Amino acid sequence: MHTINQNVASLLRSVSAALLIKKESRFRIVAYDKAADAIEQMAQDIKALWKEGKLDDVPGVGESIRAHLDEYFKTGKVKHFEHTFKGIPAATFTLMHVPGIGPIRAYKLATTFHLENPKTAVRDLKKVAEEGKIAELESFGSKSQTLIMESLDRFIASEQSPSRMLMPYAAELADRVIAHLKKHKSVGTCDVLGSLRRGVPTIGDIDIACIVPEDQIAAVIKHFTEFPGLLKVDNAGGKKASIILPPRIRVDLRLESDNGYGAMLQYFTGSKAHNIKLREYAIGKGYSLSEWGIKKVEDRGPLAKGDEHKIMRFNTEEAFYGFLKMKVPPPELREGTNEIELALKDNLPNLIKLTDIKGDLHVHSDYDLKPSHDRGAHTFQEMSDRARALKYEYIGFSEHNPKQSGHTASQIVDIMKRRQEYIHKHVKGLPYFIGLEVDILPSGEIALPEKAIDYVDYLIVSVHSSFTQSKEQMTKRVKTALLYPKVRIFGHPTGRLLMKREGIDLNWDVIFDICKKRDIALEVNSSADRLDLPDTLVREGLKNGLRFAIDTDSHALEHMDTMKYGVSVARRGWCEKKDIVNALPLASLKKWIHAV
Ligand code: DGT
Ligand code: CA
Ligand code: CA
Ligand code: ZN
Repeated sequence: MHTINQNVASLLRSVSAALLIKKESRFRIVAYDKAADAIEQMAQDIKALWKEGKLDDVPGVGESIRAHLDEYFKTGKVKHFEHTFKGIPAATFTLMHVPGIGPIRAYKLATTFHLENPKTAVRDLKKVAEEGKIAELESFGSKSQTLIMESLDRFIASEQSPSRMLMPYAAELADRVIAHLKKHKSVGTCDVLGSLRRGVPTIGDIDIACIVPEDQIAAVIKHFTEFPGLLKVDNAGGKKASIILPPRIRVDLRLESDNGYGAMLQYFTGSKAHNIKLREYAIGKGYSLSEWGIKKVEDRGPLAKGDEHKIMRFNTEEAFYGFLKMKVPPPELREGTNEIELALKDNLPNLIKLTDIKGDLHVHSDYDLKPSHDRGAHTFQEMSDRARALKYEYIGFSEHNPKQSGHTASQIVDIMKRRQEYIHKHVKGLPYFIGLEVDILPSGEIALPEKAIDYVDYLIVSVHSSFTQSKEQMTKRVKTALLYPKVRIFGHPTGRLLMKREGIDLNWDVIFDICKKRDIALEVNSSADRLDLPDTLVREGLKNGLRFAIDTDSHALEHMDTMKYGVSVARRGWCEKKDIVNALPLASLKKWIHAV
């Protein structure tokens, strides 16, 4: 996404809003919205296209808007737009972005309460709301005032905490930056640090470190600031630099020669909580820690010139932690719980690895069983072949259940029977299991006639609707579903969508209890925006003796490569190989599948 595209799109949306407020023709309003969408979603830079005289190529942008854009890029403003905005307080265009307000109400609020300053409009309106004045307005009322206040609070909070990105997205971007860095001949080892190295599901900024000889550091920093497409260089100097990539992603780079790399890696991997606890422990032993290394406490205080020799430097993290007489805690565990204690006792868990995974039990093929949700894009055989290429021992097919509306129970049974026959007849090469992902209906019943269960090896049950039931209702609902025959996996258990939808509220003790009794695996879903079960609940489940299935929930072949993200969630939840059902060899997995 390009910032310039974002700015132009936002300008066009303001025009559309102004037209709406002025009750202009519906047709024109829609034209501006459409153009804004098109420009926002374009891969190319709109201004660059204009420079090349190619604005005509942009679909969704009609002739008159094109002429306005031409004027905009030439002069920085558009006469027609300024005319359109006349009489509408600028604060309107800020307030309309608060969810639940919209252009018409924003205009009414801005004019009634004389809100002028677009920069302070949100806070100004909050004050008005707190004084109870919105409730008094015609067509608002007190309920509406409460909702607006909540929206304003959330809006203010989201502005204060700069937006985060999904971990897999950050990981791919970091790979690209590292590939660029490695084009420089003096760049040696590179590592990601910070939250990305720890596998946190959402990432604030990307941190990268490289080993570079002392006399090449300036040259490598310059090379870094030439990363194609960056928006700006934030600061560059000494041994570090930051760049901002579109849409607004910060990448911090730190360079260090061999000597000292280990200490730096340790410090900037974090987390802050881990580092604080580690420092406390070290102080007790008479040492102080820093990004440069370790020194004796009597030497504490700012280093005087010539004192540098007092710092002990470490090339590797093994040497750094080793000096403190402990094992290296895997980055995913460095959250300041009890990892330091266990590292000291050489009692850290041997965490699950991607190479331990022997199969994927949640993939959606393109087989048409008239499903309730999306079909996949590839055939059973294609997915099976991909699983083989990934060195798996087995695969589990799990399309969504056939839609209930429009089908009788016996039709559904028939569809399921034909699918089973089809798979047995056509899929070759790798052992498979026939599964199905079944909706848990609001009542707790599953969206599949009992007779149809005969035609599967196992069921994944998932909540896909009615997310707002009370905790009590939801717990009862899931509990009911987990008691059906052949249920082996509870799919994406919280239903959360990262940065979009909170997870459902469940009484986990009850759910863990049933899963334990029936040896049902909780899913760790690898989809970038799910990473569900969340790592903290994985660890809770583990303490309750549960096992997990790390699944990709693939709807296309390329999704099958995302297993690593689920593995990193399981690692953050302290899982070992024995805790993961799809790390079992075929014979043991078969036993588990057919256990109920
Ligand atoms: P993020 O970027 O919000 O997803 O989270 P992190 O953990 O990557 O945080 P970031 O980028 O601010 O800093 C990277 C690491 O550097 C952090 O995990 C710990 C270390 N660090 C940074 N600033 C401080 C600090 O002021 N004190 C301590 N103890 N450690 C810090
Ligand atoms: Ca970071
Ligand atoms: Ca950072
Ligand atoms: Zn699902």
